[in-house]
Amino acid sequence: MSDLQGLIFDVDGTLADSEELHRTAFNRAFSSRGLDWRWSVDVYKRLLAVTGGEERIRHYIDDYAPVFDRPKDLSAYISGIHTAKTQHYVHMLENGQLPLRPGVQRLLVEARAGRMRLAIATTTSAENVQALLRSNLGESAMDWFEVIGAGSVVPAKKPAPDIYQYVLLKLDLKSHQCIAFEDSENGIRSACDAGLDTIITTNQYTQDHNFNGALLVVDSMGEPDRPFKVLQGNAGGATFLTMDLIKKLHQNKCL
Ligand code: XBP
Ligand code: MG
Repeated sequence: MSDLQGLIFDVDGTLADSEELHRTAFNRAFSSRGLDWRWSVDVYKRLLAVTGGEERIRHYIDDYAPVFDRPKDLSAYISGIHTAKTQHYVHMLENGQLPLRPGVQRLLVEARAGRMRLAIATTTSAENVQALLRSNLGESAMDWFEVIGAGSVVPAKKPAPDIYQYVLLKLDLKSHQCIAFEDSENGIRSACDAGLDTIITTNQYTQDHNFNGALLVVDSMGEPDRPFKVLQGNAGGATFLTMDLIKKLHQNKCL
């Protein structure tokens, strides 16, 4: 009998295919600051190795060395750009520009009906999470997740395990009582280092990442009329992610 009690969801790339909207928001913030920085898809794919928007901007400045007159307080300058980026991102979310990925709402509803405890563990900000949930699931969805572990609530962002350890502590659950849902190599490293079994849904930015150790890797959570593609592991013939499949995967791992 599976002792699964909690599902912990990553946000960007997992609940929603959000990185293209993030990339657009970064570029709009650069432009509004009079900077000629433009993150293409290829550059952004490389920059995504660094989690956290502010950290990513700093990495870009350090490693891509755009020629510009560095202000005295570079951290404050970067923080100002990132605040503008978040405003652009939230504005686009509020305009309904980012749907949830296939199967996400269906699984959340099924998990709640089955009295599963839900939580979020993400590198992005709580503000972005709230805007995504509100715009897709309505105001009441804020209560669906007992814990929203987001951004700088922990000292070290993914791939460090801190954010998952924080969420487990807040849930007062052990890692073997939960499963993590992720989309990236940084994400699975963070979840696994916190002792969590992990199910991966890939996207355009992470399809070639290393997901060794994942319980299952699929290209989406799937829908009854939109089967997922199994990329790693065994879904036992299932064509979309259900609580039954998740419990079976968790139980088999615990054997
Ligand atoms: C993905 C991230 C975030 C987003 C940008 O987070 O690394 O940095 O790319 O959002 P997740 P911010 O853990 O949900 O996959 O600019 O708010 O950081
Ligand atoms: Mg992610």
